[in-house]
Amino acid sequence: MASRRASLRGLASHCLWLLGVILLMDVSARPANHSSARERAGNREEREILPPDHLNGVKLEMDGHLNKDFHQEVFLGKDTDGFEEDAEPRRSRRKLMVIFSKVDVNTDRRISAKEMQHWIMEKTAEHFREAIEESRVHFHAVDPDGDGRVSWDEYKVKFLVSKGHNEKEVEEKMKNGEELKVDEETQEVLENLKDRWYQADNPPSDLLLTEDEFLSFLHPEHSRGMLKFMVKEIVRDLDQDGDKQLSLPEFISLPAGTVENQQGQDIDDSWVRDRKKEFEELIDANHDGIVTMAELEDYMDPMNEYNALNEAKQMIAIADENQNHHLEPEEVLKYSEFFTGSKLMDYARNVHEEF
Ligand SMILES: [Ca+2]
Ligand SMILES: [Ca+2]
Ligand SMILES: [Ca+2]
Ligand SMILES: [Ca+2]
Repeated sequence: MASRRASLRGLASHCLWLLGVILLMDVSARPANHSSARERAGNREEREILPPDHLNGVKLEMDGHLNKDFHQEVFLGKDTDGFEEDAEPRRSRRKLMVIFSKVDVNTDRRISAKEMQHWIMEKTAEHFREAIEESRVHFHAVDPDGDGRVSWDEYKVKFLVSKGHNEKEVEEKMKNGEELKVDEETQEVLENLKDRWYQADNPPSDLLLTEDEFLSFLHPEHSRGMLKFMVKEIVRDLDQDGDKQLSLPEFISLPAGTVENQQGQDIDDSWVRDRKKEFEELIDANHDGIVTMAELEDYMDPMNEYNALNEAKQMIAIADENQNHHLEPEEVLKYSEFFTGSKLMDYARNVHEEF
């Protein structure tokens, strides 16, 4: 790759257009994963049938942590290539400016809150289409006889096999109603999964999931009922006084563990600061100091237009140096790390050259 890049660079001065075409081909030849998403993915076989811990374009992780990559996910959509750590800055800048002109629908060379809102909605829909596609593939993997229904027991077998159990043995024992020996952690995961399976199973509940139900099992963020379920679980984990609502102290109380040094302390401080800001500015919509389940549900709903507009305004405010409530190309380039996850040094010199 390095030598190919080097020779491409040589070509560039002679034929920019050709470079563009070749780079575009290069982009589409790479896998669509963002590196941090790849790191999260873990064991492949397990990943195929387990609901993901991380949902693209959703504000909170399943464990209640803030989704650190949210802004990048709703700005880039599926198309994260070109912003990896080792990407050529020149190519990344170019790509960022291509995105800029797509967001800027009325071509006045600045991005308004409305334009950003529409873009966020579009990119969120893109993540959803990808989730549907993945879910279809995984559904076929757990429904080998292809009757369009998967029972909890069938799923359980596949899950235990992914944990290293022998398929024949597990099936045999389940058929005979014998006890299965699984470790405590696996047992806990199984129970959570079964709760979720029940939730995803629309009436009449027969514990058989259709492809649509399986999609909401894997991706609760796009189903009203499952979204409620997900919010309940998060509140259950964070609520300390049992009133089924979250106060600010509950929302910012740190996970158990001791801080060993100053660096750890700094990380904790910024964790608390980010969560406090999110709680006060976005989640607690009526600003009464309490986050209800309904508020959290609105906040987590990726298709909520009002939220998308708030997000759009927040994203603009972060980079709006000249305070005109719009984003100019220079501002987007300067704050590229916020929008794309990759720092693009030397932005100013290249704005005019590349845009
Ligand atoms: Ca515009
Ligand atoms: Ca509470
Ligand atoms: Ca409130
Ligand atoms: Ca501006």
